[in-house]
Amino acid sequence: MDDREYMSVALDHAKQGAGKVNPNPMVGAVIVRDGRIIATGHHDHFGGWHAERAALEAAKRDGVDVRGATIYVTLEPCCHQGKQPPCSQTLIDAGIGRVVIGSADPNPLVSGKGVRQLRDAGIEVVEGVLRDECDALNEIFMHYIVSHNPFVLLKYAMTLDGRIATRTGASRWITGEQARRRVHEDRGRFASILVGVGTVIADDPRLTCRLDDREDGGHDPIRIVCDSRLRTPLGAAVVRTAHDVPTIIATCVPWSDDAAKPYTDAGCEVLTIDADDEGHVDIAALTSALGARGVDSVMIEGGAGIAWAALRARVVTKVDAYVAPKIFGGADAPAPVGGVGVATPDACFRLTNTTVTSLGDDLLIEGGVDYV
Ligand code: AOF
Ligand code: ZN
Repeated sequence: MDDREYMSVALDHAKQGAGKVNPNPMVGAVIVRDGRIIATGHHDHFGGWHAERAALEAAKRDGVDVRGATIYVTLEPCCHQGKQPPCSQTLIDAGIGRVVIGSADPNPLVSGKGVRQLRDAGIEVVEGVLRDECDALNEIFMHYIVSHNPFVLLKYAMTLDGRIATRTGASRWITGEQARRRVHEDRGRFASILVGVGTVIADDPRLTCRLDDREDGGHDPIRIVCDSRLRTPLGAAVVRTAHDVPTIIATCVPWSDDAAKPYTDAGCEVLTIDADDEGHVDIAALTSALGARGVDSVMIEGGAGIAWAALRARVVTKVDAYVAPKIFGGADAPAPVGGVGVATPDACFRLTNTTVTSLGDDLLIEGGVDYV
């Protein structure tokens, strides 16, 4: 196996931290000697051992000697004292001979200094192996660690004629199984999921992560309902399950205890946020409040009003548009993005670095948003 193949194994290990490490990165490590993998590790949960330490501990447990061995790490080893001690020093002390790195760490506390420390200690360092894959895995961390604002994904599924429901409001299902599985994988790695109260009233979604092949179904994101006037039905699935899955109702009015109590009794948090100029929850204020409390990512899953408000507030980092080869028709059947819309084509929101992926019969178009 070559460096890229070992790094790919390290990436697989890193993915085991999905949803459990936020706002930290997912990181995997593989220790190799004489062409054999002698230990592996990953960052398993927030505050836990870093991947390098986890791999070294596995080697120690198995009584294997790591002196002079090569370690493959998907992210540059840290060199600062955080919740965990600096990995660069740990690797030096363990006598590791060579360090192969995927992504550079944009954390200002690390940012190249981890590599320098290793080189200063006489260790051979190779950078950028499978960099694109490693960067993509940690798109959330990379964004949040420098901006302190959450990575916001606007996700929607529409028909070929741009409808997210039929004229009667029915929307189950637009896309097929593969596309829906990907959405659940995203729910598993995002810290939070945001919908408007209209979506709760119309669809009564659970907004949990349900992956068949995971014993626990996957990690559930914090559910957030934008509900300026506290219209969320007390019988809604998100309210009824709020003792099990954290649920925030974001509203604009400082409600009296009496009005908020049924929700807080059910386990929801009622969070008051400033209103925007249309009297709705100000999405930029909401996302920055979430960022301030360590929520590194938000997945917006509906509806059309929230999608427009988030674009208009320029908080959307990336768009995932699923397109099913179906046509609903209907002049009044809803489209994914509502609001007033732009007046001229050149005032559009434009996606950059777009990719198109086939998922069964459906297409997924992904891209960052270029706010110029
Ligand atoms: C991780 N896991 O495997 C690696 C990380 O507060 P701490 O000590 O957990 O440090 C978090 C920082 O450490 C994080 O922002 C990143 O820059 C660096 N590397 N973090 O959580 C890991 N290797
Ligand atoms: Zn570390």
